[in-house]
Amino acid sequence: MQAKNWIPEIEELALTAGKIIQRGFESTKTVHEKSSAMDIVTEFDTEVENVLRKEINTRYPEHLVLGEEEEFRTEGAFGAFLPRKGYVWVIDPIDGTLNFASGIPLLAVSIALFHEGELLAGVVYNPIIKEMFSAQKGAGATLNNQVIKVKKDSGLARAIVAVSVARRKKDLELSRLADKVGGMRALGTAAVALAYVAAGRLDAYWEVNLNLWDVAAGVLLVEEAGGEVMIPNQEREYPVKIAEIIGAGNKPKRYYDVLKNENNEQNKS
Ligand code: LIP
Repeated sequence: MQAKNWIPEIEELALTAGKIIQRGFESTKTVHEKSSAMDIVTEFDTEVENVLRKEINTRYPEHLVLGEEEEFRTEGAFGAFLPRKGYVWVIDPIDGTLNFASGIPLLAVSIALFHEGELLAGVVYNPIIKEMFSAQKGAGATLNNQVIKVKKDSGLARAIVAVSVARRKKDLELSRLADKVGGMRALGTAAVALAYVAAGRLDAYWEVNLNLWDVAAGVLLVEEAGGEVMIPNQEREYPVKIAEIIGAGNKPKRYYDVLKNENNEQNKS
């Protein structure tokens, strides 16, 4: 029996979310702080998550849903790891909320579906610039229905790497990377950064202190577009907290070694 193609359904959910995000992008928003002044939520994040949860719960009452805002509200009630049984949806209603609240059109709704602990399908959709990145395990990745592939490797010295430059990030590692790669960009959204690696716009992406909903769909996009993702120290289960992640078109370990100052001789190209 052929495996179900989940993409049309997830894209439809993303389009529904996209309409709310677009309306919110053009309106005045109420911003609430979560863990810090730069970790925020708006009424539109909550509305998108509620609508997606309702849709998924109605269609698949037996599936679990892990979403950013509900996790915050329930103080991490989902637990530390994704269960390896059944279907689990992992949702970031607006990845790049700070961009969204500032009127910067770099943001996305990110929807991933896991089955028995493995990524099965994922969609990252930016409704402002209308880019829909989609992937299903074993079926490749697309941008607006066109097949995408990671960039051909032209060496570290020419690589463009997305990073985060928020205060809580690791400055020493950032400067080691800056010393070796061609250029760095801070997009403010993990989901879009991984989608851009998948589409060959970026060579790599590195960030620390994230959550699974920020990166889940993006991980599958990179893998299905021919790239690789490293979540250092990850065991068999996907953790809800992602301490560090490196996605690259080619050999993410090279970037990891530069960050940690390992195998320095090999990292010269
Ligand atoms: C954001 C990430 C971003 C990171 C922020 C935040 P949110 O997600 O995608 O890359 O630097 O700290 O976690 O909160 O906008 O969904």
